[in-house]
Amino acid sequence: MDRHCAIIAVGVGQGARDPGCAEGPRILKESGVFGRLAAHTPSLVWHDVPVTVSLASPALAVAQACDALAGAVASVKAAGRFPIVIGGDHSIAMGTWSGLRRALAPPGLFDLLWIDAHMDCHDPSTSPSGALHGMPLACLLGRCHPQLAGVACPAPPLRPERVTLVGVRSFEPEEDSFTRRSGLRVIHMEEIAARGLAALIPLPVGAFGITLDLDAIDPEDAPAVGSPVPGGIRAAELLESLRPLLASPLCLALEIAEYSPPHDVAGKTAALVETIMRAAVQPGEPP
Ligand SMILES: [Mn+2]
Repeated sequence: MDRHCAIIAVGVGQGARDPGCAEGPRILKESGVFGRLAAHTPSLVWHDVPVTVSLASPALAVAQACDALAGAVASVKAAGRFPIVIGGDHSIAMGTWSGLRRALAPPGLFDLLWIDAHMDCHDPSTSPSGALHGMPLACLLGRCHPQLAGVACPAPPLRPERVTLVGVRSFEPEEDSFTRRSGLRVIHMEEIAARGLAALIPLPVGAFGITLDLDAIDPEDAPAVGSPVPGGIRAAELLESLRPLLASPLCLALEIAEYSPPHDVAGKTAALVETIMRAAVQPGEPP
């Protein structure tokens, strides 16, 4: 089965301390990934979202890119295509999932699988680094950075009971209490190690989206990230769980964030990203 997909590339790097993610889409494009995927799926299109850099206000630059990204996701979805968003640091999630929400008929509800080593549930008052890529989930849930509010946030916000964080192993106490208070489901790495990923994320029964922060994956398998944390999900185990999810007609969109090419080792992260994209573009095909 082939899907009508649109790759939406958004090279935002100002949401992170490590700016390498800004290069992600360009390096992927230059590697020929689009041609290889389109050779089997000629309907595939590639759309670049404009990203500006602002030294005066990184938050404004991120907000503008997220706003443009939300528009791109909404129009791709309205045209009947499956959005595959390629980042960019994970601050782009504010744009992607706001845009999907906009594209759906009210109430626009969907489950969101947030695969990440981190919780991304900071706000400016709790974040040690101030980096926006540590805040997108809090923002989507309605606790938004003041400079982003109204630009990149969905209204109404996403519902915490519809979000599942997967692969978590690095977080601050404020994020832990926020997720506990909000009722967000958090699947920590210890649980995955004990029970296996497949047992923990059953196929959803309603519409859902997937956002993959590549730092959820073990740095052995995906070294090209700005914020690596040892002891992550092995790539093979993740792919085994992702393939049926991506093949489901209930899956509405895929986002892949935090690919930072300067940190790659022998192109292994780029190859993994391509494999995951292929699983979305050509679901059900043998790997
Ligand atoms: Mn993240």
